Amino acid sequence: MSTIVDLRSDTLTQPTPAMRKAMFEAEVGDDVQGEDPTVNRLESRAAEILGKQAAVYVPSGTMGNQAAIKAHTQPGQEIICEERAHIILYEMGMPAAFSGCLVRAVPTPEGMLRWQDITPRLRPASDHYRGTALIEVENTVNIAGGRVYPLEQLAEIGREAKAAGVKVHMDGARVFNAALASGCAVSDIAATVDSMCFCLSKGLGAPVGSIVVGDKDFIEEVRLVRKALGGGMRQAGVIAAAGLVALEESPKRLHEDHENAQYLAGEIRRTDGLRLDPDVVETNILFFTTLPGRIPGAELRLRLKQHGVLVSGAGDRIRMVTHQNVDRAGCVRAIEAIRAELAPAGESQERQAQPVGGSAY
Ligand code: TLP
Repeated sequence: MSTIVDLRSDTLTQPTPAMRKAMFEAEVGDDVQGEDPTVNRLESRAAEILGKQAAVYVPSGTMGNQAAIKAHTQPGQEIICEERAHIILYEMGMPAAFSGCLVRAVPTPEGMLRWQDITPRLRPASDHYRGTALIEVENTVNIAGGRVYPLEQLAEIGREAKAAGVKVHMDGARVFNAALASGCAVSDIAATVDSMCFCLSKGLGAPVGSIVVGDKDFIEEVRLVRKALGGGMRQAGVIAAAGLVALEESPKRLHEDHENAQYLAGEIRRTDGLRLDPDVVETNILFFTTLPGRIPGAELRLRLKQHGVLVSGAGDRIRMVTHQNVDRAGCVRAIEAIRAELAPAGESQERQAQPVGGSAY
């Protein structure tokens, strides 16, 4: 086990021995011609598990979300999402730059839209505007602390959106974590939306790749957008093989990550000078800040690095994400390092503050 405890993100997971073996042995072909048997198998298993007609393998969550947005919309149309959505904060402004859409970003207390947040912003096309084409929901909600949409809240959005003739796309980067926390199948969550992009390369531990699911015609359109973006990956079976192992095996162990996140949350709540924010931890992501007068969060991030504990964050907010390459002993080490740096008076807090770089997750 590495001496570094890397809690920056579950995007940092290393492929398991089973994934490496599958990659080594993968049968491959030209996926742009639809001839890679391993990619084909991954796509059909993903569609089956998610309960949708079809699936397409894409290089990243960002490409999956943005290709889906492009396929659902026309330039000038509007997209409604929560204001902390990954699609607007961390995807290079692509809803505007690539799809030419106007985003109506809605603030909510918990990072999750309710139908009543959406209705006042819905606009049918008129002589003055192109109207709402898409509602986007993120599940789990990364920047809100890995929060999970209640299934009924999603079902209401899905029902009402359908009646209004508006599509719903889910950024389900961590939908397997959401399903575990909700005690339902991923297909129950997928049933509430028209399309979803989920990631193999986060908590599921694959080295590369995400999947977009939806109905057949929509997925054919996403496939064309993927090609236009340079995402036709030829003998992609080499990486899809790891994705298949991730899809079949990794959901069984996600409870360990949630238990580790609960452990970290419990210890942070008990540590003088820290505040868990939000206080609710449902999956594998948690955020905390230091209280006024204590070591600033940005500096704490730098100091933890000297203990071999890596965390992410922005400004005073620190993020920790549990995953398959950090075990309970690693989480205990992280807490010990945090407490050592928060120790009152003297040693560590009087150390020279180091310059703090830009914010990054
Ligand atoms: N999130 C990364 C950073 O970009 C913030 C992380 O470390 O959490 N949707 C959600 C909800 C995500 O959290 C991410 C990645 C993506 C989409 C994008 O996935 P990739 O990195 O595969 O493009």
